[in-house]
Formats: sequence, C-alpha cells, structure tokens
Amino acid sequence: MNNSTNIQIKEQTLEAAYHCWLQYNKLDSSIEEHYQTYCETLVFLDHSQIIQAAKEELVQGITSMIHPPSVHAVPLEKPSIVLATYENNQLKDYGINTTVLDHLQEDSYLIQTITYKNHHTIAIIGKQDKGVLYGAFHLLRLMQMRENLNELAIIENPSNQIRMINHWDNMDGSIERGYSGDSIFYKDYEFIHDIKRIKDYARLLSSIGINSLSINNVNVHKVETNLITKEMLPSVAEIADIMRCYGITTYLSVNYASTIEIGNLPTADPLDKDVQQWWIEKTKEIYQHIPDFGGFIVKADSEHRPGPFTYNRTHADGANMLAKALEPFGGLVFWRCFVYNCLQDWRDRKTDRARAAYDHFKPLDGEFMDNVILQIKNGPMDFQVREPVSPLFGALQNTNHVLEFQVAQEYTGQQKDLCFLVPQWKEVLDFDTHAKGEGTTIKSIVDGSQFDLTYSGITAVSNIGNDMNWTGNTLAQANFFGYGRLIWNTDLTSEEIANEWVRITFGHDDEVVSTITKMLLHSWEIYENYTAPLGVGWMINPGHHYGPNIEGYEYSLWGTYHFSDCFGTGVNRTIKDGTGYTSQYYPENTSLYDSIETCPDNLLLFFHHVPYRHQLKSGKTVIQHIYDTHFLGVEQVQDMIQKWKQLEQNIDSYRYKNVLDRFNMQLENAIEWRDCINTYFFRHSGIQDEHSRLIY
Ligand code: GCV
Repeated sequence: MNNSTNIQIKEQTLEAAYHCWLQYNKLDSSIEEHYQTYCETLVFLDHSQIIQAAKEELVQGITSMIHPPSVHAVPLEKPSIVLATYENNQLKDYGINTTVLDHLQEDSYLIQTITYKNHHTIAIIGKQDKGVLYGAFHLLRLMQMRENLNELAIIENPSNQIRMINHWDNMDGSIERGYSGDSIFYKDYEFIHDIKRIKDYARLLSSIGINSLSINNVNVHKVETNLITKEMLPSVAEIADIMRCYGITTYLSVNYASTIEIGNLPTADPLDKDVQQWWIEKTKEIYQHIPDFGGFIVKADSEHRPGPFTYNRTHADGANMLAKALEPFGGLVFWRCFVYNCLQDWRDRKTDRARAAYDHFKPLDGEFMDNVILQIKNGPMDFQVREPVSPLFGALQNTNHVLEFQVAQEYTGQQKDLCFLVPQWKEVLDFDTHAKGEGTTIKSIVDGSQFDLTYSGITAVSNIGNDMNWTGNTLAQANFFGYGRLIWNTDLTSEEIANEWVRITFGHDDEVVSTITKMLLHSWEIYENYTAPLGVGWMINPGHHYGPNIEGYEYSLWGTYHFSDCFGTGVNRTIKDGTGYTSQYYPENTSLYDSIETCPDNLLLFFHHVPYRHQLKSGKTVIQHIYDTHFLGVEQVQDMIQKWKQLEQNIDSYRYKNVLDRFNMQLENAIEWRDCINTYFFRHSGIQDEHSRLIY
C-alpha cells in the first residue's frame, strides 16, 4: 500500500468515528432496490429553516446510501417521500388522516406508507416543522437499520417535553469533567466559530430528539460571566442561529452574582429593586440578540457559587427574581437543587449530604414562579455508579422540575472505562416513588403525567468534546445516543437502544453486533464490580475522580464518607439511629430501605453500617462479596478485551484501536481498584478470602 492510500484510509476511518451514528453507508443492492422506489423523489410541501435542515439531511443521507434524489415543492405523480406539517391543506389529496396528531406534543410526527395516485409514497408529517425534521431522521435510521418501508405506520410522540443537554464548557477551552478533548465552542477565552463542527453537533443532537442546549459550565467563572454582555452575545447568537435550524433552543448558565461582577451594583440581593431592574434590562438585551433565547441555568449557593443565602433570602426568592425578568419573553430558569454543605466536618455524624437537596427544596414546594424549573440530579449524592434515586421526585408536587443525568462519565470510568449508562438511567426512570400510590414512577413524574405542572422533562451533562470522535472512547458515543433515544421514548429497552446504536454505528456484521451489544449491556455491572461496593460510592481519587483512593474523601469536607473500621462498613441512614435520610421517601420506600432485612443488597452500604460478616440476600457475606466481585470485575474486563480483539478484522482500524487503547487503560484501572479495595478490606477486617486468592 502506498502512502497516499494509507492517508486516504486513515481519513475514511476517522470520518466514520466523526459521523458517530449518522453513517449513511452505501447500501447493498438488494435493499437498495427496495428503497429506490421511494427515494428517487423528495417532495417538501412546507418550508422553514428547520424543514430546510430536514431536506439537507435527507438529500445527504439518501445520496450517500443510494443516489442523489430529486427535490420538489409540489405533489408529483410518482413514487416519493412527501414531507409536510400537519395543517398543510395539500395533505387532503394524499388521504392521510392527521387528526391523530391533534392531541400529541408539538414535536410529534407520523410516518406512513401510502398509495398516492397509484404510486408508493412515504409521508412524513410533523405536527410542526420540528416533527418533520425528527421524522426525516427517523426514516434515515430505518434505512440504516435495513428495515422494510412498505407498510410503515409510525406515530411518535416524545415522552418528555424538555429534552436537554448541559455543557460544562469553560471559555479557556477546558471542559469541567470533560473526557474527550476541549470545548467545540471556546478556546483561549474566545469563541471558536467553527460553524461546520457546531452544525454537525446540532445534527447529532437533533437526530436523537434533543431540543434544548446550554452551552457553558454551571460554574460560571469570571470571563464566562460576560457571556450575557453585548460584547459576547453576538457570538452566542451565532451558535443559537445554528441550533435553531435543528429545533434546538439555546440557554446560558449565568452567574447569580452578575449584578456585582458586571453590573456595578454592590449587591445581588434578589429583593433589591436595583438588582431586579438590572436583570430586567439585561434580559431585554439578551432577547434583542437572540429572540428565542431559552433562559438561564443557575447553580447558586452550591460548591462556593454565590446565591441568595448571602442575603438571607431563599432559593425561591433568587429564582423568582430571574424568572420575572425572563417571563415577558417566555424564558425559563433552570435552578439546580445540587445544594449541600461542602465544608462539612468529617467528625460531625449528624449532617448527611444525601439529605440536603430534599431539606432545602421540599419546604419551598409551590413557592416558585411558573417559569422556574428545579433541576434535580438523579441521586441524592452525585452521579455515583450506584445510589438510590433522589427523594425529591414525588415530593415536589407543585413546582416544575426536571431530572438531571450525567452522560459524561465523571464517576463511571471517564470514557476510558466502558460504562453504558442506559440501564442505570432506566432503573431510575422505572423506580416507583409511591407518591400517589403504586405506579408513581419517576418517568411518569418527569414526563408530566402525575402532577399538574407546566414544564417537565430531563436534562444531562454532555459527554462530548473536540476529539475527532466527539467522546474520547468511541463506545462512549453510545451514552450520548442512548440518552437522547431513552428520554425521547422512556419505554425503549436498553437492549433495543444498544442494538440500534451498534448497527447504525458499526454496521450489521452479526459478530460485531452481538459482541458489542453484549459488552454495552454488561458494562455498568462490570464497572460496579471492581469499584466501590454495595452502593457506598466514592472511594475515588479526590479532585479528578478517576481510580481508587479508599479514604481519599474520608476525612475531608465534602460529606462523602463510608466509615469503615475493623468491625464493618457503610453509612447508617436509618431513622432509628442513623441520619434519618430514609424518612425522606414515601412510606413504602422508607421501610424498604430502613430495614436491613429488606434493603436491596446493591444499596446496603448506602443505607446501613454492617459488620463484614453480615450475610447478604445472595447468601454471601459482605466481605466475601467484596472479594468475589473485585476478582470477577477484572476477569470480565479481560474477557471484554479478548472479545474486542476478535473483531479486529470487522472494524475499521481507527475505531478498533481507539477502543482497544481504552480497554487497556480500563484493565489497568480495574486491577488497581481490585487490589486497593481487597487489600483495604482485608487489612481492616482481618478476614481471609474463602478462595485464598492473592490479596496484598
Ligand atoms: C460543575 C460535582 C462535580 C463538579 C460539578 C458539580 C455540579 O461536584 O464534581 O465538577 O460542577 O458536581 O454538578 O455542579
């Protein structure tokens, strides 16, 4: 092979990594023939920026999968794909009953195979233009999946109204908890203006149904505080302009103390008239630049960020002050509930960080304006590999709120270790809070069907950066994809999502599909096996949060302890003699977790402090469980590496090597965890491993 061929292949394979799941590879002839009937002609009966994006995507996809289609704006008497919004009068001629969309959400759509003037036709009808775009992506996905198109009768209505991603990008280009390079938006305190990359990002987001995006870190530092000034707003508007074409609304994280930092005022007291007026004026200015600006994300009184506590005001006072300024424009305030004492004394056994969000926000339920949305992390601590769900879900009944996940793998392997998070998210969504009796699942709360709230949905911390493949580990693309697909339809199974992602990302080779799908589906369990046991969490290196450090946070200020000694381990959060955290749930879950008899094994150490010889429901003692899972976890990683190596011939070299490199790092990490954890607990308990394996 000569050099130029080499370069060409390298570029092609890099491109495959870059395109993620929007691969649009050439189809084989049998299926091509079937699709050709429809794909020769595209008819767009409506026009808008968003429909233009649908057109570009279909043309690009069909051109590279089959051949270039011809594009028209009027009905034609030939096989075609017809796209329109549901109020378009011309649809009557096609005989499509669109009334089904009447009561569905604004982002809904239908895809139907019909016969029009004796010709096979596929109709993609959106309730609005966004639905047309989502429908176009859906059709392309069906084609990537090699589905038969002859009898399509699809109606899609998203489970969640708000489907958001939060960036934690800083303007110096770094990303807080970013594991895939630097920001695609900023570098050296300037905007990068890489329109092509941002547009490709918008395509990825929209293809999985994301409709809201905040573009800077919730920790808003000095320079980023200026994002809402006239100097920077034109550049924010440039990003918003691109996002808008893909049905995505742009938001900014703001510094609660902006009035002091950039407003020349001495205070940020939310009840101060000058402060209120400043935000009213500021908001007007923002909307002059971005007429459909989404609103603000606010991290206040949390981890040293300023907030209303300084002025003896409540979170409701703070959030409502901003909400009032945004209200005339339809803007929203996402106010984060990640509020806890991060200066705790480790000797203080009464304060429990897990209690904090509920203790702060439950008493304020009903006091927030209607355009305030509380943003609640899925668990009471911080995106650990295993923690219970936040008891605020179900407890807040009169305040709009969204659930916050973390797609970035801060505590789950940092996109070196494989950890497909969809199964974890599904467990959260399917959790029964019992707030209104049996069946009050988290998903039914955040999709808005339980309580009469104006806004609801799901948000998550982004896992992308400027790495060529967006996510560092190519397999971490599955979390980005899976997040969008799951929050669009919370009834999809993890298997369905994993299988779909593998096929449209890596193609349809049986071995590739089955090997990678299985790896993804087991990866969370494997990661849990070799890291912090039985729900206790943490035990990681302070600061960067990768790799084991069993007592790294044990004597620190952060409220994250496990209390292991020579007798036992775990945190007593019971009502009787613990922190009482269990009382924050509805009675069914309070008693489930409060009793050591009924508490699920995998959360035992989150809720109880137990002796090492305590017997789990599995029949094993806690200590033997720790030894067994840690030896097993490493073996499972070794097994994944073996399986990955068998795919070498079936995967392009860039993606093959990219993942193999990460697997090798994962193995090193897993071994380190195994040996640290096993040694720590052996030395603390003095109890031998039943199988006499090597412990140091
Ligand atoms: C953006 C954790 C993370 C922080 C993050 C914070 C938050 O503490 O380690 O990096 O800050 O959560 O969600 O605000």
